[in-house]
Amino acid sequence: MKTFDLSLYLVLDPDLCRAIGMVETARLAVAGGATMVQLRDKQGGTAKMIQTGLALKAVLAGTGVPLIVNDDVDAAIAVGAEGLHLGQDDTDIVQARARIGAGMILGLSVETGPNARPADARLVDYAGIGPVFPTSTKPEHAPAIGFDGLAKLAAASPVPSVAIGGIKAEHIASSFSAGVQGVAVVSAICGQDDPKRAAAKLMEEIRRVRQ
Ligand code: TZP
Ligand code: MG
Repeated sequence: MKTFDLSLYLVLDPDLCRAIGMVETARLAVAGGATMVQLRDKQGGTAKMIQTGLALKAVLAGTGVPLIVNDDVDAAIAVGAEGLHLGQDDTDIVQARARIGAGMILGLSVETGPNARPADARLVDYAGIGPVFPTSTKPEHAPAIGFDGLAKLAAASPVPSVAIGGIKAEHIASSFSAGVQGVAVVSAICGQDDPKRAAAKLMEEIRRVRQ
């Protein structure tokens, strides 16, 4: 059974995690309550992804928090990650699913735009919807969709979804009202002095709005 909890989805970024590194950031964030961890490194290459991915696997062992590898199918398989996340311009979803097998979690970034591929529920397990706000974390991101766009795409999604893009604690209530099952953040955890406390604060707000 693929079980995962999208509530607080940490996406790691090597630049924003520079101070203490991605592995230590993930360890602290999970101690604070993060429920998913994605390794996203656009510069590293597959060998580096595998190296960091294995270290992340070790840190997450026994926590129940799945490790998701962004974009790199080979690295996801080599690391034995619980999941793979693909953007709109990455490997074809059908091919990716065929390579990773039925048991691995597969996530897809869903944006607006003429070429946007929807998340086919036969292949994809969850959707990352955004960017809700413009963000400097992802240069050249698709146009920001706001909470109205988020609500439209979440309602249209046949799979559970997370909001991504500029999400801070004060956006959690509106995100959940828009119909997502969780929030995905980079700078709200990676860029913080105390990632454990940052994650705990975000989780506290998630629990509050769910009551
Ligand atoms: N995909 C859409 S926006 C984004 C990604 C990876 C970056 C989100 O980063 P932040 O710092 O939470 O705005
Ligand atoms: Mg990608």
